[in-house]
Amino acid sequence: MTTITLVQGDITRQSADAIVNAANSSLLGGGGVDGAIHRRGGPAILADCRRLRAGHHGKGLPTGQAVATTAGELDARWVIHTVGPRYSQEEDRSESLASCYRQSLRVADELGARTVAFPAVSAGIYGWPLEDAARIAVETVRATDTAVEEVRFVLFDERAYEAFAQWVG
Ligand code: AR6
Repeated sequence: MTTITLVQGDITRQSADAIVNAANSSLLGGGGVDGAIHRRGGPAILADCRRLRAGHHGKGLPTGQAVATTAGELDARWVIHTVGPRYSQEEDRSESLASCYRQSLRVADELGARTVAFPAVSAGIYGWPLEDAARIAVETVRATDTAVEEVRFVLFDERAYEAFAQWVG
């Protein structure tokens, strides 16, 4: 059984086996939580990302996929980078957002991670409405078969926390 917990705060301050990053396909950093993770985690994370780009992920990481690197100086063993879809009013990309959570948990299982901290993937710069992003996140984690014992959603502000709390109950 996976326990879902909610925390309001900065994900880079969390202690967990794996911390999930809402990255972009380049894997080379950006703003939002991605920028914060690279800033606090230090250059080892970017060095690992560059190695991935030089190897298997030469074209970058497709939307909905996930891949792990070192967590550098973060209080975690790994950062799992996933690429959320940009929100679209024309096209339903929910399945792609659900895939981010499923694939991140699959990578976590491969690593043997038991505690995994997630941000609200796609709910910032990528424009996803918070309520919907929260529903997809919680429903997907509940429906995923994983050995991860704790999935902790780390929400940056009260609005995001409340959006997730509606679904976690
Ligand atoms: N801890 C926890 N949550 C955070 C933090 C933090 N330190 N900082 C921001 N958030 P975003 P996206 C929240 O924009 O929408 C980057 O440039 C934020 O309030 O980080 O998936 C990437 O490189 C929001 O609720 O990710 C991509 O280009 C949530 O994290 C693009 O942004 C996600 O917001 C990805 O956009």
